[in-house]
Parts: sequence; structure tokens; C-alpha cells
Amino acid sequence: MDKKEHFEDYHHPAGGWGSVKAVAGALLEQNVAWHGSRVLLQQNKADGFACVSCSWAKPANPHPFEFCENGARATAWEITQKRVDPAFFLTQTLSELRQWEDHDLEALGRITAPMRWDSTLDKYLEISWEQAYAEIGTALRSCAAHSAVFYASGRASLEASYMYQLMARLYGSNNLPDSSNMCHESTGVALYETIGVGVGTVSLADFEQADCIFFFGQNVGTNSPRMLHQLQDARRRGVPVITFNPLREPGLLSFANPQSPQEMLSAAETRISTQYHQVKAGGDSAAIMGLCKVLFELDDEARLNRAMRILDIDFIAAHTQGFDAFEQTARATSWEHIEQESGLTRGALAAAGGEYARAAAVIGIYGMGLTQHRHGVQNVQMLSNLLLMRGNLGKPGAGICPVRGHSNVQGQRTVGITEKAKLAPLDALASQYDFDPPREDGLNTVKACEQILAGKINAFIGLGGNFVRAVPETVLMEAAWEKIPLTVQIATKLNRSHLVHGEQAYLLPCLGRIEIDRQTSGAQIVSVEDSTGFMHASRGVQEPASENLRSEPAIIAGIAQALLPNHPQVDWSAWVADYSLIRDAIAQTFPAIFHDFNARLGTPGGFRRPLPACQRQWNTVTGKANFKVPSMLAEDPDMPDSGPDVLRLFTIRSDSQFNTTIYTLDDRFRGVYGTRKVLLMHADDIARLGLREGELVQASTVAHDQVVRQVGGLRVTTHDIPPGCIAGYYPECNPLIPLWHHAKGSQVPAAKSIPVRLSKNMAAA
Ligand SMILES: Nc1nc2c(c(=O)[nH]1)N[C@H]1C(S)=C(S)[C@@H](COP(=O)(O)OP(=O)(O)OC[C@H]3O[C@@H](n4cnc5c(=O)[nH]c(N)nc54)[C@H](O)[C@@H]3O)O[C@H]1N2
Ligand SMILES: Nc1nc2c(c(=O)[nH]1)N[C@H]1C(S)=C(S)[C@@H](COP(=O)(O)OP(=O)(O)OC[C@H]3O[C@@H](n4cnc5c(=O)[nH]c(N)nc54)[C@H](O)[C@@H]3O)O[C@H]1N2
Ligand SMILES: [Mo]
Repeated sequence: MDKKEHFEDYHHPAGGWGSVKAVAGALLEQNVAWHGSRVLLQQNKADGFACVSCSWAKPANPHPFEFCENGARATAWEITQKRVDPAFFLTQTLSELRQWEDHDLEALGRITAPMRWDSTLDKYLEISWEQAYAEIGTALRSCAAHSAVFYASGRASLEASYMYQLMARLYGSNNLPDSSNMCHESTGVALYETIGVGVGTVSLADFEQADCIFFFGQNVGTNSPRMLHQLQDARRRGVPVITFNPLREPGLLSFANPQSPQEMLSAAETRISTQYHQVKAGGDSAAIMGLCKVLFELDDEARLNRAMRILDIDFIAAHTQGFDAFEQTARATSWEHIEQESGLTRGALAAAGGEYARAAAVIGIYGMGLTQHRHGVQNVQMLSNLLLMRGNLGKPGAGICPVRGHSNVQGQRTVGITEKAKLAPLDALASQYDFDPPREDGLNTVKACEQILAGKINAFIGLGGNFVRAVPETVLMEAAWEKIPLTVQIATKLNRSHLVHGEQAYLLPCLGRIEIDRQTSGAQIVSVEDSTGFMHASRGVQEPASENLRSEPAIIAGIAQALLPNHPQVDWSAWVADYSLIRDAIAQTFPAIFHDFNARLGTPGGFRRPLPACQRQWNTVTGKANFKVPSMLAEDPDMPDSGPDVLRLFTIRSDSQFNTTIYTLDDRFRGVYGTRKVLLMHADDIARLGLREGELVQASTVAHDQVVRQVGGLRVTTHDIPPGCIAGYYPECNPLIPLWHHAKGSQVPAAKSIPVRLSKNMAAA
């Protein structure tokens, strides 16, 4: 399977032949080569299915192959011929399975039947669906609604998500944490305050009109590769792309379109980034402050020379609030401080700021490099400040573009999966279903973890995901997880969160989105929202992995019917029989977004939700777009003084994983093969700390609390990375993240800035 552990330099473009080889390899490994390639043709097509990998926008006129290497991998992973059936579970205790690696667990294939953990045998045994529902309903009814958690990973459809939040609220709980609590929650919190919408404003059409693109902390080649098409087109028009990332990521450097025979045969490639700034991890607020300072300096010059102003003063006057305070802070911030915190020179920032000032329309793209920090909210607001200075919001070719994670994570929020009462459509639900929904805030991911650690959670339902693996504080969390009275996991593939389980535990296998979902009214379609706010239909094309699978809406309905008293306005069975009825209910709850939902579902390229900020209407407290003054530029004021031996660790995804799903142990783009237990380090740090290339070390978190957090057996590897920063893989490094180490305001775990010390240690974690 994986080649032996080794390291190489990578000098090829993203895409290219490496990509073709990887797609073929993924199909072969899952035994679906011929069939899989036919399924791929229907990926992201109007009459096909929405990719189950990332949530990047799906064009109205798709390419013949509207998928990327990682989308193809995700498809192969779901339509695999491999099965993990009840007979297999008889051969292994869960204690035994807990010794397996993440990759090997999921590689077992699709789960085929509902299972219940048997405590005497320590095995999962098959159970009937009806019995599982009845037992889960009884157990949930016996606990207080506020002590149950309804987690959602961002993959379930709009229909399933709507039913899920309704079930939780009818039961009496707003405990609806989701994966965006670990991801773009910083975006939601930041942008509601600054521009009055919690999502991005950019659409594919804007890419065609942009004059300049800024990229902060998003690894496009791996995590949203279909965007490379838009970037390649922009580059061909001569649009500069300016990147801020501590690592030189190949996907941000150059791209060869694997779907263009011409490019493949001529080995042509498009250079993506025209400027590449290797900012220190956690240095973005400082870097962006530098860019803002450059704009003020250029504007001063323009005024002196009576030239055209650099700031869009008309926009600032008509549309914004808080500019003066921001200007004062920017002018008062010293270049020394900016250089120190960002790790970038004034000259480099002047070059980037100059490009920004010359462009009439700029898009600001970002990902986890901004959001997963103590200052995650502030980082996003700094980017919003930068865009506001030249009116780069609410005009064609410009805007802010958070690149979302899971394929429907944005949509789940749109249809009410949120722990925040103020964001939930509580009044609409109350009148539509004639009940009193809970009005207090529920638990987000971090708060749910706190309550689990405190032993106060009685039930955890997971609609997808791998909660214990994705959250911080792995060691304490796993121990506490086993004491939860009830855990229920709705899933496609086996993962660690199913093996470290509660006292009463169920594993309920569901259809994936690629599979045909047959209900009494016929094959159903579902819908998802992409990163740019467009809603798309998705139709399964593949025969289900087992006859005994149920769809997510059917499973939610099964649990809801066992849990809740009969409700005259909610006919769960009718909804499951015909999903268009769920869409009618969604349209009634959210008429502005989903009116005529069923009729509009066939719109080529999807239909877009209204985003007032795109029309320069600001649904903020002030009624204006708000400049926000950063509290400080230093990354983490709450951490103890970091001596010279303390390094800043940021956790990264490889080219061959989807979150906690590890496809292979290789990370082709970073030249790491056959292992994920590595630390990427600057050569000077290796020498300074008296370490050797290839040596095994243990990383320990530097924190004042008494908890020991360490991961051993990590191999030191020289990499092009700013001094003082090191990179390691997620989720292997999650035991190092303290639960309290999260973004102010959004509580997104600060997975991109963990202070650690290294020691020579041969022991594995
Ligand atoms: N194939 C694939 N696709 C995916 C996923 C996957 O795992 N695999 N995951 C999905 C999900 S849920 C999400 S949220 C997205 C995640 O996609 P991204 O937002 O791209 O997230 P990461 O890969 O965690 O990190 C992104 C980049 O941030 C850089 N970085 C780290 N720290 C900093 C910093 O302080 N500043 C700056 N400027 N950069 C920094 C890293 O070097 C890396 O290149 O992708 C989605 N798509
Ligand atoms: N250190 C560190 N930690 C992080 C991050 C980081 O960058 N660094 N990133 C964070 C981010 S951005 C995110 S989004 C979270 C991800 O956290 P989660 O969303 O909880 O985790 P995933 O790994 O995406 O979940 C994978 C599992 O989902 C199940 N699954 C797959 N498809 C389906 C489906 O169609 N239906 C159902 N019901 N189940 C399905 C499979 O069983 C699979 O094992 O992790 C966060 N944790
Ligand atoms: Mo995410």
C-alpha cells in the first residue's frame, strides 16, 4: 500500500500527471476502477450528485469532468466495494479495534447494518432498526434535554439537517454544535459584526472580474482544488495572486490542468501566486495591518501630489463606521512591531500593498490559517478592514471569500443547525409547529466538550463526523467519552469515535449522498449549499452499499418518532416518503431564502440565497459596514512567556486525507511518504535545539495548567517554514491542544498556534 517511510522534495505543479495517477490509484484501491470512473462523470452535474468532499462552488456550465483529485478520492472512498459487516464485528472486540490506526479502520469499508455495543462481549452486535430507534428513544426520554448533544459534521443535506434541528428543538434542546464550531465559526462571528452576513460574498462571476486576488491561509491545491480552474483563468488574464502562508504549498505555486490534454502533453503549467509571503503562523493580523499602513502611506502621497486618492473615501463615508479609530490605530502601530509579529519585511508588505492599491476590484480568500487562532475572529476582521478601505465589498469582482469545509457545512447553518438561539429561526418554528422552542443558547463544540469532561452530558448523537478525533484534548476527552450514558453515531465508515463509545452505544449506518435514495414516492433528491451561497440539487447514482442502510432523513425520523409524542404538524413518515415535503417545510420556515424551493431546485448552477452585503446593505447593529480595531497583534497573549525553546506548532492536512479520514500515509505535495508522524521544521531551529534531521522527538504543550499533553515518536524533518514555527498533522497532534486554547469570540480551537517544547524521546505517544 504505502511506500516505505521517506521524504522527497516536490517540484511539480498541482494537478498534472501526479493528479491523474492519484485518481486512478484511489479507484483501484477501492476496487471500483471502471465503475468508479463512470460515477465520476456525474459528479457536480445538474442531474448528478454534489461532491462529498469540499464545498467549492459548482458552475452552471460544468467541465466534462467537474471533479478534482481529492473529490475523486472521496467518491472512491464512499462507493468502495469493501464492507465491514456484522460478521466482521464478531471477530473483534472494540478494545482490539481501538489499537488500529485511523486509516485501517476506515479502509475496512462501508458499515452495512445497525449495531449495538454488547458490554459483556465488548463487541458490536447487529440489531434491528426498529429496536435501535425504540431503545434510543427511551434512553433520550429519560434524560434532561439540556444534557443531550446533537452534533452534526457538515455533510448531511439541507433536508436531513432541517429535520435534525427540528427534532432537537421539539425535544427541548438547542445543543446543536457542528463542525463549523471548529472551522469557520470565526468567520460567522467576525462578518456578522463587520458586514452583517456570516458567510462570504464572492461568487464565481466575481472571479471573472477580479483585478487582484489575496490568499490567506488556505491550501487550495489540496482542500478546494476545483477553484484552481478559476485561479488559472484569472492568471491568464494577468491578475496578480498574492499569497500569505507559512508553507510554500505547491497548489498555490503552480497548476497544470489534468483535464486539458494540451497542458498534460506539453507539461505547461500556470504560475498561481505572483507574490508569496511566508508569514509566521499567527502573524496575519500584523501582516494585514502592514498592508493597511501601506495604503495610508500611499494615500498620503496621493493627497500631497493631488493625485487620485487610494482610499475609497466616498464608500468609507457613505457605508462604514469606525474608520477614524481604525486609522489612528494603524498609524500608531510601528513597522518594527508589524515586522516582528508577521515575520515579514516592510519591503515585502509594501510590494503586496502596492498591488492591492493598483487593483480596482480585489477578492480576499482565506481558510483555517486565519480562523483557527486565538485571534481568529480578529484576523477575519482585519481582512474585512483591508477590503473596506478601497470599497472592495458589494461590487463586481470584489469581496470576501471564506473557503468552507464540508460539502454542506454552510447549508446546515442556513437551515437552523446552530447552538446560538439568536441565529435559529425560533419564532418561525414556534408558529409553524405550534410549540415553545428552547430560547437559551445551547452548547457549541468546546462547551459540549467541557460538559462531557465534567460528566454532565447524558447523551451524544452524532450526525456524521468523528468527534473525539476532531476535537482538542484527545486524552482527557477519550476518557470522559466512555462515561457518557448514551452515544449514537450515524455514519458511513468506521472511525475512532465509534470505538471509544458511551455506556450504551449504537452505530447506525446511512446512505451516502452518491447512493440512490429510494423511498415510497421514488428515488429522492437532496440539496446542499456551496461556499458561495448557491443551493444545488444532488441525486444519487450508485446502488447502496447494503440493503440494510437507511437514509439520514429516515434515521432522524426513526429516532424522532421514538422520542417525541405524535405531533399533528410534523408527519415524519410523510417527509421521509417524499423529500419535497421537507423542502416545502424549509421554504415555510425561511421564505426569503427558500421560497419556491422545489421549483427552483433545478436552476443550472443553483439558486443563491440573498446576501444583503452584496448590495451594500449592511444588516449590522450600526446599519453600516464596521471597521474593527484589533485588540493586539501578538498571537497569543494568554500563553506563558515563550522562551527561545518554545516553538509555535500549527496543524495541517495532508494531500491525502479528508479531515480525520486518512486515505494514505503520503503527502505528495510536501514530499512526505509513508508516515504522518513528522514535524516540519526550519533547519536553523533543528540546529539551534541540538536536534538532527530524522531524529524522533516528543512534543509537549507549554501551558500553566497541570495537564500533561504530549505526542511522541515525531520525526524531525527539514522544511521551508519560518523559523520558530513547526507544522504537524491533524488529527495526530490534537492531544497537544488544550481545550481552553480557542479563538476569542468564536471558540474555534486554536489548532494553528500551539506553543510546544521538543525533547528527545523515542517513545511513541
Ligand atoms: N482534500 C481535502 N479537502 C478538504 C478537507 C480535507 O481534509 N481534505 N477538509 C475540508 C474542511 S472541513 C475544511 S475546514 C477545509 C480546510 O482547508 P484549509 O482552510 O486550506 O485548511 P488547512 O489545510 O488546515 O490549512 C490551510 C493552510 O493554512 C496555512 N497556515 C497555517 N497557519 C497559518 C497562519 O497562521 N497564517 C496563514 N496565512 N496561513 C497559515 C497552512 O500552511 C495551510 O496551507 O478544507 C475542506 N476540504
Ligand atoms: N488539530 C486540528 N483539529 C481540527 C482541524 C484542524 O485543522 N486541526 N480542523 C477542524 C475542522 S475544520 C473540522 S470541519 C473538524 C472535522 O470534524 P468532523 O466533521 O467531526 O470529522 P470528519 O473527519 O469530517 O468525519 C468523518 C466521518 O464522517 C462519517 N461520514 C462520512 N460521510 C458521511 C455521510 O454522508 N453521512 C454520515 N452520517 N456520516 C458520514 C464517516 O464515518 C467518517 O469517518 O475537525 C476539526 N479539527
Ligand atoms: Mo472544516
